[in-house]
Amino acid sequence: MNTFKGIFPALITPYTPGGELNEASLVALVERLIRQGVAGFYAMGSSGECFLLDEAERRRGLEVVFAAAGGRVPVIAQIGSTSTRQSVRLAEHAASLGVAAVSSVSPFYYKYDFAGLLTHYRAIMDAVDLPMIVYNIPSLSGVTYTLDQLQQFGSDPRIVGIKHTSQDLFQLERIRALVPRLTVFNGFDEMFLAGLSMGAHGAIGTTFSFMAPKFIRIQRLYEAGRMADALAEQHSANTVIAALIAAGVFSGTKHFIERQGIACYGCREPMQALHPEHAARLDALLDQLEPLADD
Ligand code: MN9
Repeated sequence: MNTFKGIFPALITPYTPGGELNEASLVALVERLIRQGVAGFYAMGSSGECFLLDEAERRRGLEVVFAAAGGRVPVIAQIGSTSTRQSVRLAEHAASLGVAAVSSVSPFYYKYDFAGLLTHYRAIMDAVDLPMIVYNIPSLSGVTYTLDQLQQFGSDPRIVGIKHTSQDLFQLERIRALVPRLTVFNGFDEMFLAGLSMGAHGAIGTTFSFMAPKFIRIQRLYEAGRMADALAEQHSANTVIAALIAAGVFSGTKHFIERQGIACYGCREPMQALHPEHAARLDALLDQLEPLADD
């Protein structure tokens, strides 16, 4: 069985009223999502505001998620950063906990050629004995890989998968066809059904933190060949996601999680607070989300 098949929420980082890591909220969120049937977690990625946290917070956040998951589902630790040294340190910490895999965004800000990027990934993989999932997110990292470069990643057996946060589903299909052993995670929730149909094994996404059951159903319906029903679910999810994108995905996601009873206290600056008008628009969509079993 593929450990990395299915729905993996890219966890947010909830805060206390004072703006510190809210461990109780993070534990409650992990617990709820496990009960809802998620396949695992992606911790300390973009949705976790990892680049707005200091290194100690990134470590602590991962520890909290890992302990809360309690070995029931795999945890993937996003350890990428702008520097190889810091990524290696974070990977070593993640490995010491016993996570299932590490994942690294491409180092960004400075520009590197592909050989340099490969050296970065190899340094992390040499340091820890853990599978690596390449986090491909050109829209935020500014690093766009060609198919040939993704294939080169695939020639290192320590790289087991790709988180494909790109609308290029032709590339997703090609990488599945050319390197069949790689696990491919769809990255844009709003295109999940399309990603599945092009060969994605599962998905890592922000919105699964407040509407996981919808996405679990999309995958089940797709696997049962019920495409029209799967599309109806994707339409319903996308009505919410369209409003979320207009509002700000991360602050909007936290708003929904708050409405579902888990305190988050917004996003860290320089991310902006949710505008009240957007909050009202999101509230009007609450009936698209099913009631929580634990309510
Ligand atoms: O993890 C997420 N992408 C980003 C993947 O964080 C940029 C997605 O889940 C999006 O937040 C979501 C909304 O566009 O699909």
